[in-house]
Amino acid sequence: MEKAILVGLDCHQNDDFNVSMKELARLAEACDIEVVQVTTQKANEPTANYYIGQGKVESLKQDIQTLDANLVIFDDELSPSHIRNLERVLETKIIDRTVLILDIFARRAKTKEAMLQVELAQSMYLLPRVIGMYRSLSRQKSGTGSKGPGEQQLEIDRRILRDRIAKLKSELRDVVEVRRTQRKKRKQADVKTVAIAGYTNSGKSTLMNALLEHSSKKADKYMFEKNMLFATLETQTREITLANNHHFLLTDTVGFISKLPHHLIEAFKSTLEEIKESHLILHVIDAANPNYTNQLEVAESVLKEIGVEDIPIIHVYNKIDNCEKLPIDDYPYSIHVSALNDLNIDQLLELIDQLLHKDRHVVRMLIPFDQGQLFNYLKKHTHIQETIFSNEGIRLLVELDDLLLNKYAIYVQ
Ligand SMILES: Nc1nc2c(ncn2[C@@H]2O[C@H](COP(=O)(O)OP(=O)(O)OP(=O)(O)O)[C@@H](O)[C@H]2O)c(=O)[nH]1
Ligand SMILES: [Mg+2]
Repeated sequence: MEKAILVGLDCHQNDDFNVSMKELARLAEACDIEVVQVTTQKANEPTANYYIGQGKVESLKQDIQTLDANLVIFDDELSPSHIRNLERVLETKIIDRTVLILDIFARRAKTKEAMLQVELAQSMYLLPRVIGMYRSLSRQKSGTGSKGPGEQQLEIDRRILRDRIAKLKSELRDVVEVRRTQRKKRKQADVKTVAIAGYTNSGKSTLMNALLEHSSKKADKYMFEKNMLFATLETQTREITLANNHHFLLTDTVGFISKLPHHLIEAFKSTLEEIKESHLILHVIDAANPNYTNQLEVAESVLKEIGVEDIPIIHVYNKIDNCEKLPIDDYPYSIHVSALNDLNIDQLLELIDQLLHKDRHVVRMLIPFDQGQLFNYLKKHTHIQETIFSNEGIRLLVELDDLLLNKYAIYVQ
C-alpha cells in the first residue's frame, strides 16, 4: 500500500480550500492510498521552482523520512518542471489531483469506450511531462552503469506517445460513431430521452434506481450505487414506462468534480454528449452536503462547457432525509427528494412527464380506413386515450405534440 502526504497551497484563504483538501483525501482513499499527513501552506501564489516555498520543501523532506511515505500528492495540477524539481529534491514519487482522478477512472473503466477515453486522457496528460518521468526512471537506474537517457531517447518516447494518442483518437471515433447511430435511431423513432447529471456521489445512480422502481415495466438490471467517488463511469440507459403509458429513456452519467481535468472532459466528450442530446436533464444535488452550493456551481459550469443551453433542467435536491434545512432556490423547475427513501419520486416523475410533453394537445381525430398506416404509426408513437371504429373511419382521442398536430391537421376534428 502506498503511503502519501497530501500537500495544498492555500492561495485564496477561503473555505473552499479545506473542502478541496478533504476531497483530495477521499480521492486518495478511492485509489487505496493511505494518507499519513496533510500539509498546507498559505501563499499568494505558487513559487516558480517547487510550487511550495523552499522551507516547506525542507520540512516535507523530513516528514517523508519520519513517516516512511513513498508518495506526495498535490491538490493542484503541477507543471512538468514542478514535478521534475520536486522529485529531484524529495527523491520520491510526486503526483497531483489530476493523476489521482485519472487513476480512479482507469480503475473503474470497464467498457472499451471508457478504457479508450481514460487512456487518451492519461496520454495527453503525460505528453508534456515525459521528461520528468524519464528523469525519475533514470534515477532508479543510476548506479547500474547503464547509459543515461539522452535527448534522442526522449524524442523517441514522445513520438511513441504521440502515435498512441493518434491511434486512441481514431479508435474512439469508431466507437463514437456507433453511439451516434444509436442516438439517431432513437431520434427518428421520436423517443424522449432524459439524462441524469451532477456532482459525484450526489445520488444519481440511486435516483435512477428509484425511478426504475416506479416504472410500470420493471427493469431487469439496476445501477451500481455506492458511497465512493466516481462509482459510475459507464453511461447506462434504461426505459421508464409511466402509468399513462408514456415512456422515456433514462441515462445515468459519470459524475463531475471540482478541478475536473480538462483532458478528461475532452476524452469523455462522447459520453457527455448523451447529456447534450437529451430532451431533459435532471441535475442531482446532494442537499445534505454542507458544500452543496459549491458542487452545484461546479456541475453547472461543466454543463455549460458541454453546451446544454437549450435543454430544460430540473434541479433535483436529493438526500432531504438527511437535511436540517430544506434548500431554497429560484430555478424554474426544482424538487426535493430522497432517492434512498423514495420520497417525492412520484412527484418528480409527474414533473418529468409534464416537461417532456409540454407541447402535448389532446384532440379528436377521424382516420379514414384507407389510412391504416397512419393509425399504426399513432398507436406506436402517441398516447391514444380512446379508439372507436365507426362507419366513417377510426375515431380517436389522442395526444399529439405541435409537430404531429400540424402534420395531420386535416384529420383533426
Ligand atoms: N441519506 C441518503 N443517502 C443517499 C440518498 N441517495 C443516495 N444516497 C447515498 O449516496 C451515496 C452515493 O450514491 P450514488 O447513487 O452512488 O451516487 P452517484 O451520484 O451515482 O455517484 P457517482 O456515480 O460516484 O458519481 C450512496 O451511499 C447512497 O446510498 C438519499 O436520498 N439519502
Ligand atoms: Mg453513480
